[in-house]
Amino acid sequence: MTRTLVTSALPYANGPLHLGHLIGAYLPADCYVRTLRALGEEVLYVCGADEHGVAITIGAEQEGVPYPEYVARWRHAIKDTFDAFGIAFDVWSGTSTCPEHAATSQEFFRRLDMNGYLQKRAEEQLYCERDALFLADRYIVGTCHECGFEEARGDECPRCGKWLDPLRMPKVLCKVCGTAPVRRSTSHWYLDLPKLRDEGFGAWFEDHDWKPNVRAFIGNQLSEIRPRPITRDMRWGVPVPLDRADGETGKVLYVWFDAPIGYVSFTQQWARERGQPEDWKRWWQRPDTRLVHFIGKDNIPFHCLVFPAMLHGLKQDWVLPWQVPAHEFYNLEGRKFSTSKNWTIPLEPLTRRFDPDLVRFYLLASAPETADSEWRWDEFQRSVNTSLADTIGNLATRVLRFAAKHFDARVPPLGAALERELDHSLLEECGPLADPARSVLDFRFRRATEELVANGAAANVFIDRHAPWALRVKDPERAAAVLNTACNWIALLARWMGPFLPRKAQQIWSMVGGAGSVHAQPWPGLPQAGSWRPLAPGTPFGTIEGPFQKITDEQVGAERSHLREGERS
Ligand code: B3M
Ligand code: ZN
Repeated sequence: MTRTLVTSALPYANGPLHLGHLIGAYLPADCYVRTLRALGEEVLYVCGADEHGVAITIGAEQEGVPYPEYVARWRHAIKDTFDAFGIAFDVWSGTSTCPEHAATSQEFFRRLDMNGYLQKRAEEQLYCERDALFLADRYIVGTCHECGFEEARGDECPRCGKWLDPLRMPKVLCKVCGTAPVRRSTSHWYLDLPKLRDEGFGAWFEDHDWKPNVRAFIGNQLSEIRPRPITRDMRWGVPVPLDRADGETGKVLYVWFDAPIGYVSFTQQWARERGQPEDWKRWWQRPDTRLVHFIGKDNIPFHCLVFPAMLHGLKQDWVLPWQVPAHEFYNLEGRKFSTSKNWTIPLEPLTRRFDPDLVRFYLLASAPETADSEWRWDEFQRSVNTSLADTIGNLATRVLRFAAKHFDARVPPLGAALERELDHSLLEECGPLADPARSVLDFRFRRATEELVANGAAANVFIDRHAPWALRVKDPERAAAVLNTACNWIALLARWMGPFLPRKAQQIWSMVGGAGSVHAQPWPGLPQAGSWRPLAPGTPFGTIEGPFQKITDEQVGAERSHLREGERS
């Protein structure tokens, strides 16, 4: 019995999420998890905040807030955003708050060291005498030694994406005080990635079935890979385990070493909190677990090279990634999201103007699966008004209101003599039908949303063709059978909607008389004639109301001018 372990990149606990984050690594994962669950699969969805590293310490220091308080604030704020958009993890934790995280990260370090995959090097490092601080990563700002970008960071260049060696950067300054640092000797541990590559990881990587954009991004990084420093002179982070520290103090694990281990430690926390502390091993150390990492493309090297190489280096048959559906970048009206330049859509106010389910649907319908894509307000309007309101919304309200008025607000009866004919009509003649799950399992979320809408459109063709309002007097039995078919199809649509629009799905499921949670219903698949109707005749309807509020041109205009005003301010 296979099980699927799904992770999403751990967001840094240092700022708000924007729409690009949601569609980058979280919403596709949630849609995938909900679909697998509806298919009856065993799934675990693990995530939490990334709370170490200079991305955190610089932010906390600029605000004058203690690190634990700073990360706790953002961990809760980010979780509130996920809750607002129905993104439901099985465990949401944080790398500085998870009780298991430090020990598990130190155990990774210890085993990799014992297995001969760490090198310790005495080296020179940039040091700011004014701040009495060894400078690492974002504490360094300077010129990229690969592309010349002036605003590069000490660990990687935001423009060319290359990993950088601060000692090779032509010009460097301390990010905190702006002075030029000096060189001071220190010592650090390096993960021996070339050795891991040559001792089996390389063969695994080359044989693995990666998405084209992942393999293209990795390119020849594996053949050129070098040992990577995995410790830092910092006060905030997981301390290097004392039994391996050779008496060194003040060293912590590099944030990108401990962050992906959060996937493991959060699973350990989840298992312990359920009273089965050993159950995490079923997810991480059994060959029949499929591990899927949802990430943005900038995280490809760490999720396809560094972290699996670490797992491989433990020599304990850990599960390695099965799929890494890395999304490209998602922009806003033709430009990159930028919180600092106010070119963004703050998510909490957005949920007060538009139903989050509508935002979910449009993000999935415009997902940057194989190329960068973008949020366009006019496209959001079209997605809501045409794909949802005019198709699924219109079908649900006109069928249910008519049946409520003329058939006692219940699912009308279905004469056996008509079942085969009407099945054939809807399932064969009214338009292309598809099972959206197949596209979701291929990580083709855009196509899955199109298939969901097409399944609704086919039912509108069916209703227009059989026109129950024209039959009601002269052939009430036939009118009832047509409406019974349409009501049951609406019930299937509610189930197909579950992974995309979880709350609207529940609303439509309840409207048509479905009992309990729509998310507990079996997945419809692609219905076969004769055995697909879930609702018995006579099932009473719930409260009927239009599920989708159309978006007006004025709203689109207001959003666009709001965006431009924000940019000018
Ligand atoms: N915290 C966020 C990023 O670089 C970083 C991901 C960690 S995943 C283990 O997008
Ligand atoms: Zn300084």
